[in-house]
Amino acid sequence: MFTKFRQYVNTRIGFFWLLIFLFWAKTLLAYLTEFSLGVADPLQAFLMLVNPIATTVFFFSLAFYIRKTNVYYYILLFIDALETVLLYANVIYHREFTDFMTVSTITGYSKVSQGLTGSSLALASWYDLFYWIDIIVILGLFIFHRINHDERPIKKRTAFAYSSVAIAGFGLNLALAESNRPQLLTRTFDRTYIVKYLGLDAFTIYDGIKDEQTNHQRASAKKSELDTVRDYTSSHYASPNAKMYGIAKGKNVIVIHLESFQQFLIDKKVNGKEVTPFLNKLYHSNSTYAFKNFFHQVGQGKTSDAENMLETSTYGLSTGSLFSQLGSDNTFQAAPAILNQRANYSSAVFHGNVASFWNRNNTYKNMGYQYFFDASYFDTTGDKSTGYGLKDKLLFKDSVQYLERLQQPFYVKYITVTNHFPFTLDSEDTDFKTTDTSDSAINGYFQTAHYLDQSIEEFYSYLDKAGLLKNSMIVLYGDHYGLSNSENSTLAPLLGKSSSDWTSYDSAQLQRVPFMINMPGTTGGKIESTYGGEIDVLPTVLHLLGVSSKRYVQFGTDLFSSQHDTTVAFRNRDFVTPKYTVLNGNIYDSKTGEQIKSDEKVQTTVDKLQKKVNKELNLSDSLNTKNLLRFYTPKGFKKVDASDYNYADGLEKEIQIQNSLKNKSTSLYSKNGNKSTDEFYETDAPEASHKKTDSTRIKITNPDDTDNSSASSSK
Ligand code: GP9
Ligand code: MN
Repeated sequence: MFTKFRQYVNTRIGFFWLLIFLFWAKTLLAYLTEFSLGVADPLQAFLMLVNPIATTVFFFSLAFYIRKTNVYYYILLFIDALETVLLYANVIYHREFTDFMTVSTITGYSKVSQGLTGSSLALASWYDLFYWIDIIVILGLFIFHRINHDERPIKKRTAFAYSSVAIAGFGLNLALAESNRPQLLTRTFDRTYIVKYLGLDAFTIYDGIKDEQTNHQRASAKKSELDTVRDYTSSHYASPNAKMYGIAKGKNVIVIHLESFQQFLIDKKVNGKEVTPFLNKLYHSNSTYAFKNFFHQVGQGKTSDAENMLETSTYGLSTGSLFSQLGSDNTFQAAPAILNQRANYSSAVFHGNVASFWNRNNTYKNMGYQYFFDASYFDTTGDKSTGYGLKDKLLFKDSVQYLERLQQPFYVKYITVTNHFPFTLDSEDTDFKTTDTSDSAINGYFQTAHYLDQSIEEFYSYLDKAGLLKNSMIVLYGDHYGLSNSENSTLAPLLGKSSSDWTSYDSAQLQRVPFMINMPGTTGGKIESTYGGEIDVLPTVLHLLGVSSKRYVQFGTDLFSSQHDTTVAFRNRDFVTPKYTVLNGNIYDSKTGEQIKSDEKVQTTVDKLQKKVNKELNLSDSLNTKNLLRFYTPKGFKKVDASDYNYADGLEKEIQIQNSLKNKSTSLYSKNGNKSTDEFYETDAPEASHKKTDSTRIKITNPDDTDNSSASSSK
């Protein structure tokens, strides 16, 4: 038996089948232990088992056309290695994003890929060696002639037969898949479906073709398509609540982006201590309008999707990041430009990571941001930073020199980073006694969230002493989940739930993130139960500032309006309303979490809602992928010209403006008798006093990449 096997492996075909078998086994290992493919019936199970075969046989059999002995063997191993790279990259990606890598993720990530290595390494584990060990061993056996180098080339006819049978096999696979799930490829299903039915190779190729089609669509877009979008957004528009309209008129706006911050952290206690005592205080304060049913709506673009929704009230893309793919050359009508043109706001972003991450350096210019204080403006050396950039306490503290020089009123955004996966912190930064679960991300999450909370408390105390608090509106929001669905079952007991009956409904509930509008000095605030999401922030904020949003193309609606749309669309087309939570077509009661056996009446209502969700996402995609806003200039809007902006020498520019305005300057510095306000800042961050070193822990090495060609050519 064993000798027979050896004899077989010693032939070219036998060697081929050995590699196919091992690759198939690895793929199944990933399917079963990493990807939650959700097999629901025997046919699906069968298809999942066989789907790697057709495409691998096809690709591996390409080596059959090679006659030279060594070349044949090395090419075969090379194809195997390429397939393994694709598989393994997806394994790593899936651990963080609970999703598969699309072609635009692969290409569009070029600008951020290095930034992801910190997390990627943390996501790797020793048993990942299984994905590579076969190639290493076989290569060794081959090199040391423990495997025969079969000199007999494979006949052309045989090679051709293999390729054709593989193609036919794939056709059969596809037909069976379509019988189980009609229109698998024509309707946009979850990516998981395509992998489950057709495998990773087929998914990647399919996605690449779709990507190419989008590029094509964009080139052929017509103005009439913009009219279709506008018809929808203007009939969907919700007029402002008269009681709220303009209540923050003329105030500075400070947006604080709470990285990876989920709503369940609010009021959460660990070992008897509040995780985020300061944010809890804000949440319950009567100067805060806090929303407890507010959801993140991001797709693969994560932070950048959240930013896009907040700045433009249009959705991110169905795959990849809108910032990375379209940010370099799309037309935006975004918050900083609108506020500048309508109410003379200046604008700035403070972020302790490098500017090229998520293609921000290019996207912000198209959005009309005047200043971008990225990592290059801060000392991020030594222990002052973690993988994604400057630690939050230092970001807030060190931003003061730039903030105080900005003309008021201003619209500024702070993008924090410390509370980011893998949620690690130097021991000098925390004494918070956290949980003791088997998952280090969960344990770390409470510590980094606690740290973020402290950093905001310190910043608030400065704002107060410097006199900024009373004339500012502070908008705080969580951008997306920090703990991914794969971690939820370990998290469940900490939330008073049981891991065993955890459902998709429960995971959907956890997509709530904080949204708070804090107006110090006012007393009308309360905890609102209105359902809404990130898409609704811009019209809400504009109306509070007394700027009508009616003329703009926006998909969200004012959260305070009686006409506010309470259907919250997720990027994968699932949705939540106060009544129904609809996930993958399954209907749950939003209050009880019970799955609803749909009768005709419920089904009609849900179908109608689903249709609207689909329409809204489709229109937003069409608007963005075809860059339709280039066809529409709202009344009084001056199209943003990215070349007006350059983010170098920000401080010098601020000072120049301040000087030229003389006593008309409204910067805090000028108002403070031409004196810095940094004496008002107090931090307990131990690093604040540490000396500058040469090393930095930020994972991107090319910070001032202003060439946007690679980002735009990916689309
Ligand atoms: C990086 C930071 C993280 O600059 O904003 O982005 P994310 O990984 O959360 O999308
Ligand atoms: Mn984020």
